[in-house]
Amino acid sequence: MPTDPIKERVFRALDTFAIEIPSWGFANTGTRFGKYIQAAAATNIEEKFADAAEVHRLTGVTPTLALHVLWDLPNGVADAPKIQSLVEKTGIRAGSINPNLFQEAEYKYGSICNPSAEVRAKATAHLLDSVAIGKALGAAEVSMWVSDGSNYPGTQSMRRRIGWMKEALAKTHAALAPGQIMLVEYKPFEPAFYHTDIADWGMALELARSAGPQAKVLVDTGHHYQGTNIEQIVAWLIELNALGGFHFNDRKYADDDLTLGSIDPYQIFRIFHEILFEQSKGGAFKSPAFMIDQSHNLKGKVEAMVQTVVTAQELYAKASLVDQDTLAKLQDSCSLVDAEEAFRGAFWQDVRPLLAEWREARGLPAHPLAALRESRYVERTTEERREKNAGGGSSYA
Ligand code: LRH
Ligand code: MN
Repeated sequence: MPTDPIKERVFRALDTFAIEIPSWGFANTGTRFGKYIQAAAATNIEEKFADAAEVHRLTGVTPTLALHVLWDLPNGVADAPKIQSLVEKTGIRAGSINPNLFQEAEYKYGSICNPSAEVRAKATAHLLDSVAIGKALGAAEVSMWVSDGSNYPGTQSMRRRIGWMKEALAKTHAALAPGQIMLVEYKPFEPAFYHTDIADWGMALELARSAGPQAKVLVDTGHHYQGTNIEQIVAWLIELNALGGFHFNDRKYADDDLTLGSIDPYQIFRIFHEILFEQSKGGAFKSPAFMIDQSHNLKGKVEAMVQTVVTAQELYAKASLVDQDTLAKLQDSCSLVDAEEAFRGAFWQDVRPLLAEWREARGLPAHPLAALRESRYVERTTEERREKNAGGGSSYA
């Protein structure tokens, strides 16, 4: 039976594809201008795991849930056994551990970059606690985003803050278990609006390198100035063996945290291409962690998550259709139009029928979003959680 090379290539790519979902994507979130409460939103960690299990039941490719320490483990490592029991109950493993150094009052002028040694010590203790949580739960990554910065020129020493940051990251790296990865996430602005201590990939790279070999850079697609060539940053981080993971989302303006592929699906396709190109070379390249980082302020939480996972699968499958050898020849012969057609042509492919076939072949619903609707899961959780959400929920997730 002649095999269809396109189908084979897509199936092979999908078999290796997995993406991590964020616990905070299931909770009521908003902007500084308000929050629209959804009755079905998760109100506690049990419900976040339940929603994650539903997404994994429907898609088969989301086996881990990213956890945010203050929101999901308010008692720190002491809450690890509770999480472990949810892991056993739902089959969803604990994913990346996200320290939270941006909510408490003490961090007004910074956390690990704060001029106060006492505040820096508190922040470092939280990072060490996050490492301990990761160890207790067997989580692969500690994924840190530090919101530190300032709002007015001259009010903080950017140079001395670098030194303080390196100290804290070195202590955190030293506490890692073998195999545990520390991800350094950069962001150009917000909540700080003059300087942010880890503002771009270069700063994150230097900090990761000075911390140690188990530290890598995390690329949040929403954390770039307009016009930034994100896939070129990805290419460089791969070249430098420093790419640890992604926070996927979409945006039109700033860090809008919209659903992946809703504004510029071609962007994610171009990023996946850089990953698949490196994999096609067959070296020791270990695929970076694919994670979603979104806040679903208007779309239904579980619906938006299923839609996002399906879109990510479609874009990964499209990127797997780029014939790397043909493209390389056309690039080297500077056959611009043919090279672009060989590259973009894959993006134009409608892979949805193949994805439905791949799902059915693995006992998964061919159309996860339709299956979510048929399951009445959202209707059920709306009834179960309406009361609890009537109170309006916490400040963030
Ligand atoms: C910061 C960020 C970070 C998370 C937060 C929820 O903008 O991307 O990764 O901790 O969103
Ligand atoms: Mn992020």
